[in-house]
Amino acid sequence: MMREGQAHTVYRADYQAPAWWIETVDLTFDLDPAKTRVLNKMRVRRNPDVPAQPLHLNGDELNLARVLVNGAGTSFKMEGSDLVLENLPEGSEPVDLEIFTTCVPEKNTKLMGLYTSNGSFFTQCEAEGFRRITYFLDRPDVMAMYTVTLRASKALFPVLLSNGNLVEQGELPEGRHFAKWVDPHKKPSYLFALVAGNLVAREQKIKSRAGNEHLLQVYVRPGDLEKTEHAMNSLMASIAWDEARFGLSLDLERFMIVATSDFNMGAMENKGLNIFNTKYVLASQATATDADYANIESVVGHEYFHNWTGDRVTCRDWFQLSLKEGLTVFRDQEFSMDMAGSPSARAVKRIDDVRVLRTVQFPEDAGPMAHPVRPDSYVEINNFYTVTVYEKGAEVVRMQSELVGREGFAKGMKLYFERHDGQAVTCDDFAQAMADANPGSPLAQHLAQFKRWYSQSGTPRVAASGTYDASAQTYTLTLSQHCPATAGQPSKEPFVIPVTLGLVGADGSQLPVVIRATEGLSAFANSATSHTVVLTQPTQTIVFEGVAQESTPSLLRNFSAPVVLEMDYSDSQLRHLLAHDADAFNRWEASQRLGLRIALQNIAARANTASADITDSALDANILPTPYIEAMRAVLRDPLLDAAFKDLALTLPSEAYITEQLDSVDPQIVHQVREAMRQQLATDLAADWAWAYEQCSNTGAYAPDAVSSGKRALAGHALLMLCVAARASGDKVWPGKTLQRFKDAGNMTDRYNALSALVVSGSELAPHALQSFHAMFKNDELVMDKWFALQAGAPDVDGSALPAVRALIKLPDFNIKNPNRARSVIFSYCSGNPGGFHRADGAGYAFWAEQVITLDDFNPQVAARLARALDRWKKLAEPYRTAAGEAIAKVAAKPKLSNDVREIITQAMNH
Ligand code: B3K
Ligand code: ZN
Repeated sequence: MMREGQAHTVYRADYQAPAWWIETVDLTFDLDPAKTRVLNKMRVRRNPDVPAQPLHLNGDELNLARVLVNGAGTSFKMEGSDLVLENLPEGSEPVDLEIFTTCVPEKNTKLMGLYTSNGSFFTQCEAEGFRRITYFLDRPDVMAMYTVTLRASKALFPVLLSNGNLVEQGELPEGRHFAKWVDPHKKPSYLFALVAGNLVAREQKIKSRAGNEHLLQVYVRPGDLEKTEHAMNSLMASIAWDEARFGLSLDLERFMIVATSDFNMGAMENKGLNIFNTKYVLASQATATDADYANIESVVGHEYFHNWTGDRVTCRDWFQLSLKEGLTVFRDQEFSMDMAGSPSARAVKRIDDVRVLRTVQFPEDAGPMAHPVRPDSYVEINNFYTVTVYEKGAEVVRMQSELVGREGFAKGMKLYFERHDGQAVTCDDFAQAMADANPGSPLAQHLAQFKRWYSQSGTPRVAASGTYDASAQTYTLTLSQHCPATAGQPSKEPFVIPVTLGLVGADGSQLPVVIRATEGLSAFANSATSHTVVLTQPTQTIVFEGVAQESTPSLLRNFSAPVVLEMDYSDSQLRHLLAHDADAFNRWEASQRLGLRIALQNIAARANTASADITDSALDANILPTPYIEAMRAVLRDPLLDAAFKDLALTLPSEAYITEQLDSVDPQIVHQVREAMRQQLATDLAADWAWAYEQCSNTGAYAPDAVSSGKRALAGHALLMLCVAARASGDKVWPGKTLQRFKDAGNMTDRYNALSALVVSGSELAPHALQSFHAMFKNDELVMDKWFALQAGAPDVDGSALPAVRALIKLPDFNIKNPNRARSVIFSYCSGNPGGFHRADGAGYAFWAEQVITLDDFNPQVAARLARALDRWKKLAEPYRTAAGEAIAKVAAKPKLSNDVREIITQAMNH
């Protein structure tokens, strides 16, 4: 038995195959919010490859009424919350078990297992929620065939859904009815789902390439049907894309998506019955922004793509989570890029993805929760659904695709499914299939070393330096890699790092790339002007030949590896790349390096002044050098660049990204420096912003395509900058125009951007606009989440942010039990408002501790996510560090802390 508060660590090295298999499961549910009865009949069989052992079935918060073995009563014992059957028949014959339990869905505030939301039943089983429904071998390598019968009141729960095909339905006495579902595919328990409630569906029949008919359904609450068109279109596009790009077809007659407003995360890929957070289903032009539309497309795609990468081939154990998540994120990223169309729109998507990686994953990889893409141990698996497993995992798949090429990757996927369809496998199995399908590729050549990306945590740094020899017409580039120590991993071996590169001539042309053959150096051409060098050694030298002019190297094009590139570019080289690089990613990257450099210089200059002594006015009004301003003006005015790209290039590096470059951080100085930079960028370019606004403000009839959403993004950015400039100049015209825009907007993107410009610039018109926004949308939960989030993230004026947040959580429409609403206020403040959160008096941290403790009592998963907001506390300068440490200690001292939060807090204290 585990003592309370004593967490048990699970190690990857301890993996053992299950001693029993479950072949079939027949579940009957009598659904009642106060007491649901679950009859679980399963056929189990000993695993002949493993020495005989008792059957240990996992359970959690279940009431056990009866256990029968082959129809007769039996003795059993409990070990913790597991049910142990020791006296099962010997031999290889199947054994029939019957287990009868009850649970209380309406009291299930963890939203794991079976729970109710707005009067309907939903389930969430990944990772270990099925054990909250019935006793089971709740591990992904036990795959079984499921039959599910649902019984419930017909009036209250007219719709009864589970995985697979509906084979029977009918009436029962006393106003009840039933539905029987059979899933034709075997699956692990984490993919089980049921839904019951008063729901309506948008339906669509489609014919696949293979000629099969399928029924697609998107279920929502009555009244939300007209907001499901985009989700349905996204689903159809996903199905077509997976067939066209990978030859993977839908393997079910029916594919269902169901939306719920109470959900711990984004969505869940249950076989044939995806359950989604409403946030990733519902959209109308009046209520959803372009970003919402893009997210819906990407999440619908992601969950659909799991049907093959996750459901047909699943994970052997939870350490292999990235097998399905990294691969499926890579697939959804590629899908979004293919949907976006133009090369520029693809680059914008790539930039967005890299921004997430660098502002969230890099800090994770350098902080107390650092872990490899394939972790070695965990206390609570739910804490490992991380940006490392997902986004860095996707980069690891992306590198494999670079190393074998697009066609080679498709071949690798084909072999992966030929070998492993219907199996529960490991990350090694995936990489092996990729390499075996592409013998002779750099991946196959360096496979063992490449796999360090799965086992070593931390972000490698690649230092680059180069010299030009005009007489020899050579450019010599030296690249050295090094990976800093991370929590639990003091030293690292070299990685395989694909560095895509080119040379930009002094005249702005792309120079032909000719790399001198050198022993041990592998490189390949992507085009005449772009090659990929595959680093494998700590230091490697690359000689470019026939370089007829001075040039600037463009390195790590399209972010070809998840590393930090350290290159001592001069400012003028960066401006040169910004203006001329053929690689759109690196053009953007040059803009970020220029901005970052100015930020860091100014932060260093203020290092000896306590942040409290710096006032806005004490900051240099000319913090930005003229050449930088002119370079930014040139981007903004460039007739050849897309609006979406301009929006990104004109966005300064985030406070989180700047913070990561520093060893000791005064968050208020970071905030003030960035604010001062933005103020000047707004003021000095005011005429250009006004011009950009006029160019982009009218996008005609609403469509969420890449071109028009890019224009709306730039128009919104311009409005913000014009309001920021107005703040300094006292001008009233632009805030007035912005308010008018807010009132007249024909879509949520324009309306929200105008509102946000007023709020973020601290305009005196903001309170009025917020009030009228509330009046317009008070009955729309998702829009109200935006309303809350905008205010929780609003700028801090003399300590105003925290009291504002405290007032928000007292409002009648705040509900901490709803994860979306909790995130919209508490997370937006603690993680999204550094200027308001990092207070010298520590009151922001005290609020954080309070909320972690409150949330932990009913929803540990959400609490543990919030707990991570202070991950990087040891980097903080005083007085922030001491105050943060005290807040962490306060959480640690809470009696009955969940394993989820305890693991995060323990790591934060120890590393
Ligand atoms: N696989 C789910 C995430 C489950 C999270 C469990 N704590 C969604 C996804 O990645 O598609
Ligand atoms: Zn996923």
